[in-house]
Amino acid sequence: MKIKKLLVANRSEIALRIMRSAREMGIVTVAVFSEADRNAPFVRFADETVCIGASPPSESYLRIDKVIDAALLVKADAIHPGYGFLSENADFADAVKKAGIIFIGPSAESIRIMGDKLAAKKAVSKYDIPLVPGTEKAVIDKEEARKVADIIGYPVLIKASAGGGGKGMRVVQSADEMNEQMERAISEANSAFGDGSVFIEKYITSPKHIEVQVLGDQHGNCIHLFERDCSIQRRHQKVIEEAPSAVLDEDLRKRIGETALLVAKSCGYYNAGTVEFIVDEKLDFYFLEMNTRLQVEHPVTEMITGVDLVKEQIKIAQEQVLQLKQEDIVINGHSIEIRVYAEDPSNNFLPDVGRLNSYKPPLGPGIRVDDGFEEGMEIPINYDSMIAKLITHGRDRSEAIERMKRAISEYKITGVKTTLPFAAFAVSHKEFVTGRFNTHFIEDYFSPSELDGKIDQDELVVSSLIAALHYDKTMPPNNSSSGLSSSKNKWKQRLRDS
Ligand code: MV4
Repeated sequence: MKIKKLLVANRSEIALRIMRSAREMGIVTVAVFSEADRNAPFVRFADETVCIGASPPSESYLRIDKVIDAALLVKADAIHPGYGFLSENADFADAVKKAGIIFIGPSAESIRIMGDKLAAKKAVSKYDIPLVPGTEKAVIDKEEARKVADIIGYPVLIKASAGGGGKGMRVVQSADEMNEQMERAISEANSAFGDGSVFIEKYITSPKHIEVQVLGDQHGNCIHLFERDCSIQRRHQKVIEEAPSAVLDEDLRKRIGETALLVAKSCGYYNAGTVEFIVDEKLDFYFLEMNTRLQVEHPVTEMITGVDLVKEQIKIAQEQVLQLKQEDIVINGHSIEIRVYAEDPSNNFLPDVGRLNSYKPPLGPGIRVDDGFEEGMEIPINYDSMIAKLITHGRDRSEAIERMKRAISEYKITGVKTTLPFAAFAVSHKEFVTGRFNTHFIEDYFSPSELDGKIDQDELVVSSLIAALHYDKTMPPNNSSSGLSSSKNKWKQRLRDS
């Protein structure tokens, strides 16, 4: 069935991203928005719009009833959930289907299995898929927990079955910590997820976080689009992602890709999904979990494969047969993404809300910016503080890195502090450049003092103005024809000289 009208149940950059592909396919787009987003670019972009409630997500973007009512009101024939919000809510997928609307994603059943980490392990156990040594079932008894840990060896991790994405994990270093950590883990899992089931795994201490993009249709065809390396994270929030990974060779890439396809097969997966692995120092890999949605970092895969993942998602939801064959998917060059958050990297990444007094994204060869804001807009406090994703593509990794450095220096954001200076630090770091980094990159190499002496944009503007005033007073008039910008360069020169 051909989709004619698509409602996007999301906001900001990802709502825009999805509507852009839909429009290229001749599909009418509908934005739903909260009061905080009334003037956002994604609302202006849409062909039709529906306000679904107040600013808190619990009163708008998380309301299954309001989203479905909006879709019925405008007679949308499909809903794309984006990422976050309702995207991995199996009840939402069920409710959409029950309302006679197409859900752009996998079956509710696949979402349910992969959302429960123990159910996911059970599902994949019918294939030869490497799992981290650990328990197959929930552990309640502390004595049993200690027995298991003694066998697999410390350190171990206690994970909540209903968790995922790093939520509800606890490292246990030795047997004497076990009782206390088990108690905490179970009670946390109960209050956070309403499900106190926890399991135990050997803790892989310094892994790389590697994930494989898959696409499956509703006719049993499934392909993978290679891997992304998302090892640079802060408190389980990804900061830098790239494709392909700098450390996989052709053989490992083939094996991890084929394993990802088996994971997808184990739950009858269709639409776009991501299979997460950790890779240890010996380059052994283990399946961790599957994310049953389009991910934030999908653009790096699009850049290296040339595949528009959102268009494929829509075609799959229309029950079309996947036209892409595994042999057609080849890696072209290298792509890196940095997430630009309204956070202050000099102050423990504290969210910095405010107004984008100036906002000028970079342009030029090999650059893609997926953003959701424009100059003059306030960053709402109700949501994630991501302003944009900056993505570069190059013929090889080194060109992608150099482009990223150039793009960051061109990006002009004032009014709020951003993570751009941190990103500049990270992509210039020796261990990033060599590819020898793991999930501990930030704690191992970053401290706020790394950014000392890097003047932020606001300060630069103010000091340029001061310099300009000073300069114009002391120089002959015809010499200051280029005004502020030449004064600004002088100021930079002075900084270099001092
Ligand atoms: C692990 C692990 C090491 N050993 N499991 C984090 C997100 C979720 N998908 C599972 N995650 C991990 N599971 C075992 N047995 C390491 C991670 C992990 C991580 C841990 C600490 C700090 C940052 C991390 C980043 C990615 C993955």
